[in-house]
Amino acid sequence: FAKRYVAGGLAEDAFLLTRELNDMGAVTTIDLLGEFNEDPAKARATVDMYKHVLDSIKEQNLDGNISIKPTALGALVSMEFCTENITELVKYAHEKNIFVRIDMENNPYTDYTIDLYLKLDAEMPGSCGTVIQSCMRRTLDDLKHITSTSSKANIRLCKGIYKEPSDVAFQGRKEVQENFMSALDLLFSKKAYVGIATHDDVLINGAYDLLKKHNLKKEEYEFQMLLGVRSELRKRLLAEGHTLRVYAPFGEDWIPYSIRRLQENPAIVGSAIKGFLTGGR
Ligand code: FMN
Repeated sequence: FAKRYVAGGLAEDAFLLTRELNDMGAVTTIDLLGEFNEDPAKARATVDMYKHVLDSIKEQNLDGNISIKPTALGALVSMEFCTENITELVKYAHEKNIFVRIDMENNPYTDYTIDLYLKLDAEMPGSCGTVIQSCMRRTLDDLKHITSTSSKANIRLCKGIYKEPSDVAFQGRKEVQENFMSALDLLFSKKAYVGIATHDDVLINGAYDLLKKHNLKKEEYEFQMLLGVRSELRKRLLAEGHTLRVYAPFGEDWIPYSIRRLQENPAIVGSAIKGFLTGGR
């Protein structure tokens, strides 16, 4: 039942989904599920699988890129090992002219992820971007640092999904929303390319206002949504002519990811349980 949130078990499922979404005018970012992995062999297998994804995007002429996570690529083994793996992947993708998004995980990895992104961005401009979470108290400082270091920052802005302590992150919905809007305003004023990653109407309407205020063209930002969440909103954004990227995860590790999606969105738990009881029919 929770498979509504994932493309399927195989990379090929993510390619088929990307083709389908491309035909509807949307683009994707493909993610291999699996995080907080302590096994170096599994991290290397993840590098190989992502290379297969990059080869296929190119061969099949798909409009999609990839999203990767440090803890899937060896951050729990050692930071050096993780850096080697991520650098190898970003180089490989850059040669194929495919963009890499380095997802943001929980706060032990925030500094590491931002530093690595800025280093790779300096070496290979335009090759990659990272994610900034508006729940974090440090967010505006991070964005000032990033936009003054990178000549063309590429940031996915989202609320942040990890449970963080209150000295590190805002706990209230309103504060997280307000910080999101301040962060987006700052990013636009610094001419960064932003992936506006939210399904929250308050934030989407706020983003519309800022798009007008900064007089942005369609090529200068995109909206991003998770697979299986608010597909009617996805259609509306597409109909209005915005670029819309769908996060398309695949892999056998789909259960924890799907449980997180369900916990986030109690409104659909009822129908998901119904789907479970009825075998999805
Ligand atoms: N949360 C993170 O903490 N790190 C990420 O890298 C991340 N990537 C996301 C990518 C997309 C396309 C979207 C839509 C969300 C992502 N999230 C990520 C989850 C958001 O932080 C948030 O938990 C979720 O979107 C629910 O918030 P909403 O009401 O704004 O949609």
